[in-house]
Amino acid sequence: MDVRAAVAVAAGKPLEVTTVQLEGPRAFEVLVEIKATGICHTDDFTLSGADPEGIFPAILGHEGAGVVVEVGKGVTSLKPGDHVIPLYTPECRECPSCLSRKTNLCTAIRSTQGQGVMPDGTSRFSINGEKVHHYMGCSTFANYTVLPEIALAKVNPAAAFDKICYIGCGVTTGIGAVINTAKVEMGATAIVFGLGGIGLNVIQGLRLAGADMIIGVDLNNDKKAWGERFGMTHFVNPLEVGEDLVPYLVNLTKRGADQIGGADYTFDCTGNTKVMRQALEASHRGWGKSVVIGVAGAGQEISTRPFQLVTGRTWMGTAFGGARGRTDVPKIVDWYLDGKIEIDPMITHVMPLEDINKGFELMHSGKSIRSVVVY
Ligand code: NAD
Ligand code: AHE
Ligand code: ZN
Repeated sequence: MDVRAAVAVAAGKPLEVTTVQLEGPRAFEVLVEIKATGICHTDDFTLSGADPEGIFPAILGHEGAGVVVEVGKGVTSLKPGDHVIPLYTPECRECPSCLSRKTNLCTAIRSTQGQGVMPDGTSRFSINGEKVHHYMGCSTFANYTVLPEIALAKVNPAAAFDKICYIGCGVTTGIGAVINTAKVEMGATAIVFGLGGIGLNVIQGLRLAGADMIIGVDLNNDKKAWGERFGMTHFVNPLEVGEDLVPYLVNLTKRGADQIGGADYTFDCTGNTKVMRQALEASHRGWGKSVVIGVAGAGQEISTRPFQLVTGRTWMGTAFGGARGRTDVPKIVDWYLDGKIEIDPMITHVMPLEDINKGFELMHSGKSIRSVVVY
């Protein structure tokens, strides 16, 4: 069938909105009509050419929501009409990782997903017979896409697609980093570096967890009001502190009898490896946990003095907020419907597919929190 898609033709080039051919679902696959998709910084990262797994041409997009149109042979958990959110972290419930209960990083289809193809090694997308790759197993920058059954979460049909698409990455990553990965407790102190589409969800996760002091750090002063809107208690612009950022933050987090300082939990939501180091070193001696959420380009590395770890700090990372997609995503959709979490105010821009490149420009300029393409 012919579908409309924004194709990433080469690194660093704008997406080209065009007609693409999509094959129907094979065994254990599902054809989904995508109704809305968010634009995440990771799409931009891959489009920029910094992603070592980036392949072109490809149909990017991994933050979608839509409706099941057709199921392939062997599919048992979904039927046409079901509302679904695509999962770049699938949940097969059978692989050693799923069975371990120690990680959400299902390994059932990770290698083919990274090669831009379906689990059988082929792509469903093409243009005039030439292969176009899938992306993160989702390719939500197309109005129809094919996914493996294990990469779809069935969600409450009462929820609006143009809002819950954000649960497909940003919302779940931010809130999950707090609840599943860091396991933040009531009364904790926290520092969030980077108050974009992910960082603001970390902040709302911290508010949900009952953190006392929530410090937001961003180079853009416009993010102060944004952070406060979701529970941030203090804002720091590194360009304005007039001294080194880490000692400044350590001092800010000194509380009561504890004059050592440093936050109980810190989160990098920038993808900048220097910020990752600052986040680790601004966490509390003896027990601080620092969570890397940001994704950094090929060849980039993190470093610190081993002393930082010897003295009890833990450096950790999270993908998709540690969420098990088919189990947790439907619950997060229900939290949204019940008013436990906010999504609507963070979706600052909505556009048709034809204007998708404007969504990337808005991200670069720092004017948007989330842009959503509605089909
Ligand atoms: P975004 O562009 O919306 O936000 C980034 C924010 O960081 C902006 O507000 C920017 O002003 C701020 N910033 C940039 N440099 C800074 C610095 N040196 N100090 C302080 N603030 C700085 O991006 P996003 O969509 O929120 O994504 C954030 C990162 O998270 C990206 O690297 C993205 O690829 C990654 N990500 C990871 C996962 C995961 O599962 N681990 C999921 C989604 C996104
Ligand atoms: N291809 C990249 C990996 C980037 C990365 O770490 N992606 C996150 C999701 S970001 C969503 O916005 C992730 O899920 N990682 C786990 C995994 O298996 O990829 C690179 O750097 O190679
Ligand atoms: Zn993302």
